[in-house]
Amino acid sequence: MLVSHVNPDPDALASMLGIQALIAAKMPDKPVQLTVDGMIARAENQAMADLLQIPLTPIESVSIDPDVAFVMVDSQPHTGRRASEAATPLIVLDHHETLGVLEGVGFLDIRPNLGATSTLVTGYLLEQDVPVSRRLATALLYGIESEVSGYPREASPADDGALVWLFPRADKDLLARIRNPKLPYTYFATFQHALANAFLYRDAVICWCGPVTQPDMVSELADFFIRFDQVAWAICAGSFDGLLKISARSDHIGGHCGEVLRAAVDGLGTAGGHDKRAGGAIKLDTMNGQSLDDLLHILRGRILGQLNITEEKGHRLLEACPVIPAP
Ligand SMILES: [Mn+2]
Repeated sequence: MLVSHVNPDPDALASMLGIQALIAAKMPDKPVQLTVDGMIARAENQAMADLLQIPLTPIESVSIDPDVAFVMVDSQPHTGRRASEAATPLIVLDHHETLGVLEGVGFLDIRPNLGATSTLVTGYLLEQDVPVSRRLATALLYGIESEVSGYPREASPADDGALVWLFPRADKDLLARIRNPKLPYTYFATFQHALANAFLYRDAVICWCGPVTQPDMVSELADFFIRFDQVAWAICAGSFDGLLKISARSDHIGGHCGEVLRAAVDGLGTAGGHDKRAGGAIKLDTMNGQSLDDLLHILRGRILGQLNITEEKGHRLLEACPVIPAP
């Protein structure tokens, strides 16, 4: 049984496909099931799952059998990134710095220096001489690319080595379709809501995205705002399915986004991530009678404190209908 984090990203999907190929080559009689926890959220991820025909079983429909080995990729147990922690995985393969509860895990390969778990899995396939199909090469390439495409790149020479090896083996037309999927109406509506509710504090954008229709929207908006040339920080929050999802970005290595977000949600929820990117979540039903406004106020105060920003009030990033200044 292959499992990953909630709302799996391309790195998680590709890592599962890679381990499936490894098991098929080395233990052909073992049945392998790929699972999805939550949903395939981002349009690109949905395109990847559709176009590469990744067979995913919803995790909630899987019963936990002690005779079935769980292999966890791109995540670790008890890091708040899974709907249920009922099964202890036999194997954990990951590249995140956020250490989970690893007691009882039989085999660990956790390499925080890698940009993607897909790089680690590509290494296994090469070492074990496992044939890599065009479909699998396409998945692994996109899994790595989607993790290391930001600037500055959080990629190691091993990630680049894997990309170079995978590129001639991948289907470039499929890749282009995965990178450029059609977007739903809600994507634009959420952007409008977020733009109207974004505030600038010194060099940080803090944005309330409102309720979102898919949970990755919050990180997509953080990726969008961090491109603003006047900011070094972008923090977005939005609600989805009883959770307040929070996403932080900084534009430099050494930004300690993970630490900033962990401090912000301390005692309220969970968070984890890297220097430049981090994500977190707070369960909205455990707010002890606090309103959403109160919660957002607490978070804003803590984040500004973490960033040593003393400004009490931010400026709304945009007027309702801004006048675009002449160049
Ligand atoms: Mn990953």
